Amino acid sequence: MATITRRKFIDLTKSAILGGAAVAGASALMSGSARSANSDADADKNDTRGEWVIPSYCDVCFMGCGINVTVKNGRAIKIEGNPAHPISRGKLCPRGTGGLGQLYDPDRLKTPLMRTSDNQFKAVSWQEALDHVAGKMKSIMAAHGPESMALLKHGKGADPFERLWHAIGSETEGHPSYAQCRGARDLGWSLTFGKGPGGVERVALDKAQVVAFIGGHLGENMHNVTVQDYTTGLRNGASHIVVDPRFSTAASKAKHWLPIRPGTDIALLLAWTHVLIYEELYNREFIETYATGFDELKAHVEKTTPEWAAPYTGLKARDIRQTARELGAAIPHSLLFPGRRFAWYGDDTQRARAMAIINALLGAWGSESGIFLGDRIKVPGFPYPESHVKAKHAIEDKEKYPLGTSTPVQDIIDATIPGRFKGATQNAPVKGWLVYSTNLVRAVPNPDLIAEAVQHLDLMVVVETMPAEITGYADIVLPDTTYLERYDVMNAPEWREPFVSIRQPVVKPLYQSKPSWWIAKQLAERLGLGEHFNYVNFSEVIDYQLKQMGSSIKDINQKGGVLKKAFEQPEMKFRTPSGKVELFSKTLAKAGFDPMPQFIHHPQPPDNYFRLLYGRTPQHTFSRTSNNAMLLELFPENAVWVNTDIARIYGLKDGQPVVLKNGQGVKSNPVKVRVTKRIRQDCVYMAHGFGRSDQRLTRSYKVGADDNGLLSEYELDPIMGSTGSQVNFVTFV
Ligand SMILES: Nc1nc2c(c(=O)[nH]1)N[C@H]1C(S)=C(S)[C@@H](COP(=O)(O)OP(=O)(O)OC[C@H]3O[C@@H](n4cnc5c(=O)[nH]c(N)nc54)[C@H](O)[C@@H]3O)O[C@H]1N2
Ligand SMILES: Nc1nc2c(c(=O)[nH]1)N[C@H]1C(S)=C(S)[C@@H](COP(=O)(O)OP(=O)(O)OC[C@H]3O[C@@H](n4cnc5c(=O)[nH]c(N)nc54)[C@H](O)[C@@H]3O)O[C@H]1N2
Ligand code: SF4
Ligand SMILES: [Mo]
Repeated sequence: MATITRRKFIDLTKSAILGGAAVAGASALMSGSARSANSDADADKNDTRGEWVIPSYCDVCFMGCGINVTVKNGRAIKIEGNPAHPISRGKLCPRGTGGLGQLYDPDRLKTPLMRTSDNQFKAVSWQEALDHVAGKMKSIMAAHGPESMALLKHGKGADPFERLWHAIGSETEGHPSYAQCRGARDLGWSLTFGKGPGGVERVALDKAQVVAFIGGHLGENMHNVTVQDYTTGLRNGASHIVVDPRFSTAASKAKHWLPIRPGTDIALLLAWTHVLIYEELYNREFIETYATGFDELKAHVEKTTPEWAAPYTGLKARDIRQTARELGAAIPHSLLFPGRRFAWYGDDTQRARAMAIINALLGAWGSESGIFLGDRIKVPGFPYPESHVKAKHAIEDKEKYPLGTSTPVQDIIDATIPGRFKGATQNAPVKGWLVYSTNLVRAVPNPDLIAEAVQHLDLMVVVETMPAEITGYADIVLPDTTYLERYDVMNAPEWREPFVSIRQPVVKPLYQSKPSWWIAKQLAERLGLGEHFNYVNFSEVIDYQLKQMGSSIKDINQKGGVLKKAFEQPEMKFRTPSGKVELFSKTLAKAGFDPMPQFIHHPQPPDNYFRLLYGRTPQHTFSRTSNNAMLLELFPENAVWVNTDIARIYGLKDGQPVVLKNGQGVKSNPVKVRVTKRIRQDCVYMAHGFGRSDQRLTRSYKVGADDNGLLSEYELDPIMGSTGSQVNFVTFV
């Protein structure tokens, strides 16, 4: 085992780390009978007597809110917001508090499982499971190259597997949070501003006076700090414009609700752009100082008047003009909320561009009451050895999506099925999958194709905490710890208050579960690549990194689990080819795409069919919480929202179960109808993540319906491969 070589201190000056800010948190932690974990070993050994409060950060979704977990006699009993943490400020959303339901879910995976010849799972030892996986990986890599092993992943716990992939020399990686989520948004903003709006969106909803939302259903989308700022803004009298075919929670708080015809947002955005430019309501100073391509943009939107957009969008021209004027009048305190889940209709990068362009016209980028610039603490690297192999990718996506920044998961699926991936130099170059913390069959549209792809794999490993649907396709299932039982990489996003926070075990791993870093390290050792995991316990990595910053695990715990530094205002710099905000994108033009967003007509539902829309419910995260007893108590099942007039025509009563069927004949589980005026007549809506199909999920099996199963079709974004999945129509059976 190689030892850690201590490198020189990295000059993130000690003085810049503000221990003081966290002192209040620390003293609260130490009060009464509570103690905080004060060394890396403490939490691992975990004294089972007495009461502890251990800081960490949440993983029920990907905001990374700071939590304080009370542990009594070895059992976690309470999760609260960490007051010292800038992303939670002492408050959590219901899911964060309900994290204990995930830890103590009796349906959790308890042992490694191996598929038997008669397609059952049998419990096996870690030794047997790891030997099997490593043996298979070796033979697959010898025959087809390391790049034939694909890593499909989500979240911070994936980091050790990324390291393993680096060590074997495979770049074949994908995550549904790209082509099924933020990928298109981030690319559209990068093409415009050189950078995206951030993973924790840098949006000053507390300070902005007028905010427009395109979808973006805050209040149901419960991203903690964003929702806190959103409610502060409302309390301070901010006025909101919500564009949504559904009267969302955000719409109910807004001054204007624009119930747009789904799929026509670009028409509205071009009309708003027209009004802002032709009524001279834009931020002239911002545009003249920072932007390029204004004249082309002005010419582009000359004819896209509110009157032009009205028939497409189903909105009144008067309302379109009025809302644009309100946005313009509030400059420099107005913004267009960037949204997050962007895989809607296949022109998603262009919709993101249209939204970014409006934010440029408002001068919102870099404004303290708009899309503010953040600062971050750079976490020093750990002295991992370099890989001696040159990493390869199984598929040449660079030709397919020259502007893409990751590999769409559907391309990895296609590259697994003989004859399906167009442009691949080899037929079905992907032979093995390791799936970490992503329930692909519930997250990627057309899940039947996943079932098909899996048949062609030589190895399918799933590292999970729950018997999620995807585990049902695996040869080997490895039980991971939950985020409350392990160390993970630290969280240090760009934000108004730059900070670092740690994730650490608050209780010992339950059952036979093992932390992801341990699993990856064990595999590496069996593959002869153990030197890439040059630590015994991952806590050494965290402690080393903290020491480079003049802290340590012990120190950060005494400071309440967070280190902060003083905010330094970043420069207004745009990492675009021109160094300016690009209203006209030469990059897009060069790659053969429209340099400015165009409105495309998307098919509307045929008679008797309704567009299937889906989104969030405040109490759940995707399919990861739908078996969580604490959260099921708050929201037991999803329902399908149906407009009152449509319900009358179809004779549907509120609460009555109904089966949905899509255009390809795929049917849902029975799901209760919610008859409501809060949705347009041409669409129906449901919360994502329900209708589980694995019987081992005892609380959620067949409860409610699965939206993803009905998403047989998707419209691909030609620029980066986003799977626009709001193109499916359903009818009532
Ligand atoms: N139909 C439909 N599809 C969607 C969406 C939608 O709204 N509707 N939303 C899209 C969006 S925005 C996103 S970001 C993606 C997200 O999609 P996914 O990446 O699939 O995210 P989750 O549903 O959170 O799946 C996480 C899986 O990880 C498991 N898990 C939880 N904690 C741990 C852990 O600590 N370790 C391990 N190993 N496993 C763990 C859970 O049990 C769950 O099965 O889905 C996209 N796909
Ligand atoms: N509670 C909770 N919060 C979450 C999550 C969670 O699982 N649970 N997941 C997090 C993640 S990873 C993400 S990506 C975000 C996703 O959350 P958002 O980014 O807010 O998702 P959207 O797709 O913008 O929002 C869905 C809304 O768009 C509306 N909509 C549908 N079609 C159209 C259309 O054509 N035009 C317009 N203007 N609106 C339309 C729907 O009616 C719905 O209200 O949520 C995050 N927050
Ligand atoms: S928003 Fe909620 S679920 Fe997400 S990290 Fe924060 S507390 Fe956890
Ligand atoms: Mo997402």
